[in-house]
Amino acid sequence: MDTIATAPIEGQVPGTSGLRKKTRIFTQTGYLENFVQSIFNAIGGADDKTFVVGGDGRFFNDTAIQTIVKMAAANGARKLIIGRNGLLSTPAASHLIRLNKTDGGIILSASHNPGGIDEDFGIKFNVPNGGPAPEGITGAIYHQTTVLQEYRIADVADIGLSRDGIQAVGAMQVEIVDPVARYHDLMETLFDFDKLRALFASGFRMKFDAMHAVTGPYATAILEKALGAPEGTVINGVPLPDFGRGHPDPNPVWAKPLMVLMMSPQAPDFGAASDGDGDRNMVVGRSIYVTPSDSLAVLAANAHLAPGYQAGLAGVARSMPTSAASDRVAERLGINSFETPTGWKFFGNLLDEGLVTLCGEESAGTGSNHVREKDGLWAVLLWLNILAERRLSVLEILNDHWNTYGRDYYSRHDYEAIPIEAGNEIMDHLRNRLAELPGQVHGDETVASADEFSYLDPVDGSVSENQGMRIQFESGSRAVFRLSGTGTEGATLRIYLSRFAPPGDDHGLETQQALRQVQQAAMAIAAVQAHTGRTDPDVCT
Ligand code: G16
Repeated sequence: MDTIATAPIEGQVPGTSGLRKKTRIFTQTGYLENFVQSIFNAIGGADDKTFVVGGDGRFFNDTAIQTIVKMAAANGARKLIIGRNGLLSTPAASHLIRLNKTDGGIILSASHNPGGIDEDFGIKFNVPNGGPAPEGITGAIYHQTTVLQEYRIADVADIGLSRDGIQAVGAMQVEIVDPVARYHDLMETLFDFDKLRALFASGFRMKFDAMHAVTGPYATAILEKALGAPEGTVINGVPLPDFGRGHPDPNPVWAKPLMVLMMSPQAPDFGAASDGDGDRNMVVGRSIYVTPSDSLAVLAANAHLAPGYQAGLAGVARSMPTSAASDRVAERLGINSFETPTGWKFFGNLLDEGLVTLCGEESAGTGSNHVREKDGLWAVLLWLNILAERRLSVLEILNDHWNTYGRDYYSRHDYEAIPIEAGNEIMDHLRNRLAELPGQVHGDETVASADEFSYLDPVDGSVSENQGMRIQFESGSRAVFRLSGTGTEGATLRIYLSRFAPPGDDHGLETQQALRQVQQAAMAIAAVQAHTGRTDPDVCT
């Protein structure tokens, strides 16, 4: 074992979901090592502990895993469970952490960000409940990065990652496992696989775009092999280190070919996509895109149709910027509903306490208490189970939902790679004016209330402040402003827009058209053009 002297590296601050940086930063000598040692130090050492390790297969995934193996061995870990070829989707990693009752896991991914030497890499620590480390722990990890003086690494050969089975690295055991098998078992406990097989046998057709990311093998095994969907149902199913030069972000912009197909006369019954590490999902019906906020609401209203949720839901949680569509379902069902800050880690306590069963975020994440991460393929299977039971099209299901609950028109506008100072100025500008905004008229909108969201965790009493600016208009529309915590270049300003159309109103408007008025008011209030020179967003989801 070698102890290597090091010095703190600036800026190793975990964001919304772990540490994400340009790959070239991660490949600098000591950069990954410092962070991994900081994780071990922050959790009281790795001695005699077991961890799950895996990633989304992006460039540097395998090299990083070899480093982690050597460091875990030198830090006295008892065992590592690693997905074959270093692959594990984030939800599958979460499941393995829980199933094996490990001391946590290290997941290598920059999620939906592109991969490659000139793109992004990331690392995050998940705690023993399978979920992303809460702020207390990410704060402790960051603190360690600022005081670190040495790291430990074993001077041993690389291990083989391609064959299942157990090997030894010094006194530490390494078990290479099939990344899909246990996850597949779990899905069979939640969904009616016979009914899904019958659905595909009856001629139902779908396309699942794995975006050359980690979900390919999971989707192929489950949709094509187990459920009998025709070969070719899964497209871009082979994980590649650079995601085929794509941007593995399942939204209408980055999954454009799927969107074009779904809007064409050749569209199959159902389309779906998932992201780099398999926790996000996009759902699209023939000629209709389902917003993540609506997807959460539809899943909440229909989950009881799947065996795993037959007994009903304890509650539904959503992140604050997500639309209120799921609140309306929870209210009608008479179950709990919670509004948390952005970041899956905030759902962990609610799930552990049994206060909620489903969670979701506008950022294409939906999940349940089956793991402690959002889960892209799970969401697709739940949709399929609902479609198999209801025998309606996606559009019919949505129309029925909107007729019952009303429609929350929703869109997120992203202004990417703006200077960090400009991003901070916009937020400061809003913060300083919150008190004077109520009553102001901007175009056709009048501000009803304005505040900065802070969250009191009902389980552990922790408070998370500065979680985004909320502006509520008298019309019922809402604008929310946040800076992204997952970007790696400058700042990304996110403006989340929503407008409620009650049951009986016109639900057939084009989304951006429906939101024009609130968008113009939001741009004026935040003075986006004055601060950034920008008039249009880079991405609208
Ligand atoms: C991560 C988090 C999500 C969050 C999303 C967007 O997703 O896990 O909870 O909603 O980032 O965060 P931000 O708006 O700060 O960029 P993922 O899929 O990137 O891990």
